Amino acid sequence: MKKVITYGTFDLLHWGHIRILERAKAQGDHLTVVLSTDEFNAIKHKHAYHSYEHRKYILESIKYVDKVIPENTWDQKIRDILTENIDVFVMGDDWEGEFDFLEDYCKVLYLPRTENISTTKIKDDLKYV
Ligand code: C2G
Repeated sequence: MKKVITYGTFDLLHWGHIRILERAKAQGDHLTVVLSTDEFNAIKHKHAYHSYEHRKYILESIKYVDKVIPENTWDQKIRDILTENIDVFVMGDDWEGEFDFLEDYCKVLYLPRTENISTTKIKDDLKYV
């Protein structure tokens, strides 16, 4: 079984998130999403609208997603890849190059971000409704 992993906050889920999950899953047979906890979001200077539990519940309902585990720190990726037996690490290309060090452990793939949508854009657009 070819196992894929990806990381993120996935707040206010939108089609850009779905597209990265769809394309990540297409790289193998099993997709693990490592979901930023509310505490780790604070470290990333992000404030998610939905709690970790609700973001996890939403992700687990998506047909491309097989497993959701917490992301607590920047430096858990190697351990995750080893403990989850990962073959492919996938991120959007806004992260291009940031995780190349993982190539010692698995294939690293950066996929094009989906244009014209983001959680920030949704929040900004709703401000003026
Ligand atoms: N994404 C995308 N297209 C968008 C928006 C997001 O392809 N329009 C992708 C991002 O590139 C990322 C994933 O969706 O691969 C999740 O995005 P975020 O929830 O913003 O995650 P981020 O804050 O980038 O967290 O340790 C890594 C971090 O946890 C990544």
